[in-house]
Amino acid sequence: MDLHQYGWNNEWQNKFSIITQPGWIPGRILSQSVDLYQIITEFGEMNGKISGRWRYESLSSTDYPVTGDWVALQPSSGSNAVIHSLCQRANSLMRKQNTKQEAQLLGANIDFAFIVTSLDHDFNPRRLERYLVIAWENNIQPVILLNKADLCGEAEDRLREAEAVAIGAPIHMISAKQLTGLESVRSYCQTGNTIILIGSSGVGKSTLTNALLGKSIQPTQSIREDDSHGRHTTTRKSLFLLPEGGLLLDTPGLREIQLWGDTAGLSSTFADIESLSQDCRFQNCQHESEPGCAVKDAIEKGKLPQERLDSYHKLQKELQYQSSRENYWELEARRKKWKMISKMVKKLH
Ligand SMILES: Nc1nc2c(ncn2[C@@H]2O[C@H](COP(=O)(O)OP(=O)(O)OP(=O)(O)O)[C@@H](O)[C@H]2O)c(=O)[nH]1
Ligand SMILES: [Mg+2]
Ligand SMILES: [Zn+2]
Repeated sequence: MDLHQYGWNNEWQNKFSIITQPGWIPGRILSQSVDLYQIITEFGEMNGKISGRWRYESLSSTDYPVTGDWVALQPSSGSNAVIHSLCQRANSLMRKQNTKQEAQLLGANIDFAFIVTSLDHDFNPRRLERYLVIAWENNIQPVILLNKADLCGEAEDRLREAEAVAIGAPIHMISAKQLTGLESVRSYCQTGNTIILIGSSGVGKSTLTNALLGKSIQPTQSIREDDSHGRHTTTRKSLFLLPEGGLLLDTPGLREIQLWGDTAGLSSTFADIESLSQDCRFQNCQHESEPGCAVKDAIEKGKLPQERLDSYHKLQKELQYQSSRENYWELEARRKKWKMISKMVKKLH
């Protein structure tokens, strides 16, 4: 198996050579079921578990490998292996877990994020902004795919609404079912490129995966379930090699996407507001009730929709709240871990 097809290059070779030990080989995580990882290696696919030492030493769930990661593993019997170490990530797509105060990784080492929405009830410019912040935040180029074009009479209107919020992100209108608009999507699928599909459940991520693969590998929602909300057909993150090169990471739909990180991704997503704010009288203008606010002025003149500023404020508050909690929970996790370790040490004596 030639790992270059899976994105292996000199950069990964260097990162691997820093962490490797005799008998270890590189591999890329294709998917994960509970604690068992499917990994592609030069000897084909293997099943790996992370070493006991790694488990013992890790502090947070984001230390563990995720689909798309490059790891160092040691083959044991048959196609089984022990995963010893992680090659330093180029990036990862992170969001906040719904229930826990912890980040969740949707994938690692990503070149493009396809933000998939469908041109039916899912379409929502505010949600698009949220996904855009997450992509920019993690240094991943977003591409917006408006799927189910075949179902929508006002597709052109939706396109314009999407264009108004998606500064710097290309937008393509497609039908994964009728296979239209796929040429533009294929142009991102070059050898070595890793593309993650994100979006709500039922927007057609797996249908698109199958369309690009040219065969039905991923199960998709049946027609009967089509308008049932909250049913997740895809349950794990899986990486697929496309026939024309490139890798596609299909993910389970997200019911709700919460932000994780600092406010850097906001600047790219709301580049229009950032640029207007250069002319605000006060450098730290919050565009709320300050005098001489160029953003408010643009709204009054009808150059900027009020909802866009509301959305900016909402996401900004969410991120600020998040980062204040983040420090607290990090310390808390460390404290728990050390408590556990000291208990174990006491037992040994
Ligand atoms: N009309 C139409 N239906 C589509 C299109 N793409 C997908 N569908 C249908 O939408 C439903 C959901 O598609 P999936 O591919 O399973 O959606 P998903 O995003 O993978 O959903 P999760 O795995 O739950 O996140 C299926 O019934 C598809 O046949 C399209 O372009 N047009
Ligand atoms: Mg799916
Ligand atoms: Zn202002």
